[in-house]
Amino acid sequence: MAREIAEPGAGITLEELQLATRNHGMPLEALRYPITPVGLHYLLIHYDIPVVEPESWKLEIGGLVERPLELSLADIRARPAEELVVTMECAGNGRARLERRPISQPWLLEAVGTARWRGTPLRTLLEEAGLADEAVEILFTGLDRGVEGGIAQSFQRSLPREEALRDEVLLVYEMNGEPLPPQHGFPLRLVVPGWYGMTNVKWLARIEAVDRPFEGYQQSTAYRLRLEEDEEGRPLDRMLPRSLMIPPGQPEFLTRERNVPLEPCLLEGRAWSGTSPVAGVEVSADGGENWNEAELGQEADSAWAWRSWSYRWEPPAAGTYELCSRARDEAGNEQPLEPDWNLGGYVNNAVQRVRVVVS
Ligand SMILES: Nc1nc2c(c(=O)[nH]1)N[C@H]1C(S)=C(S)[C@@H](COP(=O)(O)O)O[C@H]1N2
Ligand SMILES: [Mo]
Repeated sequence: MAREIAEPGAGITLEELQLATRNHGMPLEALRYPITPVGLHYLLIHYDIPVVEPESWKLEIGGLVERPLELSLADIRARPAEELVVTMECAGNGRARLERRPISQPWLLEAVGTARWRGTPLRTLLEEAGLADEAVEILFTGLDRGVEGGIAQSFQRSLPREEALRDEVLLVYEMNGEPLPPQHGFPLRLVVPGWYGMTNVKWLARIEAVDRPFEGYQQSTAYRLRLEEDEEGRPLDRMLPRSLMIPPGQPEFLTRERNVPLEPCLLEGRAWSGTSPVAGVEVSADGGENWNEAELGQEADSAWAWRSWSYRWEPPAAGTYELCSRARDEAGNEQPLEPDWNLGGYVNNAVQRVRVVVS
């Protein structure tokens, strides 16, 4: 089933609005919090939120392992626990800003959040099960089912063996000190720091070691960078750098244009990258012509969490400005001024633009 692409200038459809009301973003003023309050963290749910009875729920670990496991939630909670602050972003963040918009969840910029996740390392459980040498990937299956691209399916994603065995990959049962809420994957989800959101499979039911790359829908059709339907494309993995600013001043209700008084204005925001630490953030007050270096805040809460930044902007006169911020990481990736188009509308990390009226 081919993907639908909106004609240039075509408005958001009711179907896109239906997705957008189910899957909310993080209001950008919530960039104030280093750890996003649970209800403000973005949400992306392909099908329905499954209802899970914690007493009868079990996690199966099977496939190419010597000792298949079946674990209750209490079994998993009794394993060694670790806590990690992780910034998570949907690979489709920025999609709605593409000209020839792929029809899907119409994110603007707010498909991000940072949580303190608590769980047990996946590696320990795979070692306990006796992961076989022939296993090249680990496949994760959620309890949620639906139809997508004309195919009935469970939500499933795989990870290459070496990624799955990274120390910081967790099977998570708590978010910000509370049991995972239903919408974020109760009772158990995967968290793979640094990777785009789709990797973090929610409502886990089964983990399976497999001897060949998984080719299910969410791996080989969705979440690949391609220009044509019949292209193989490149799979998405780690988050590209992005910086977002807390919109300054006060918004106009409908346009959300910002109103700021004519006086020095402290611009603040957060920046992240999934490949390497944030190396710097720059700010422009003229739509990206001229840039000034922002100041990075104290060290992030973990190597996988966003970093705060600030910049003291002195508007020279009353008038209208376009504020921009852009991040670069230590691997040398930098946010572009304009996005590259792709069929799925993924990884649009073009710089944020905020219209401000100074008066
Ligand atoms: N089982 C399951 N896991 C899933 C999804 C899903 O629909 N079903 N959505 C994925 C996508 S696309 C994203 S961006 C993240 C969103 O996680 P959050 O809703 O906790 O922010 O979960 C991922 N894990
Ligand atoms: Mo996503």
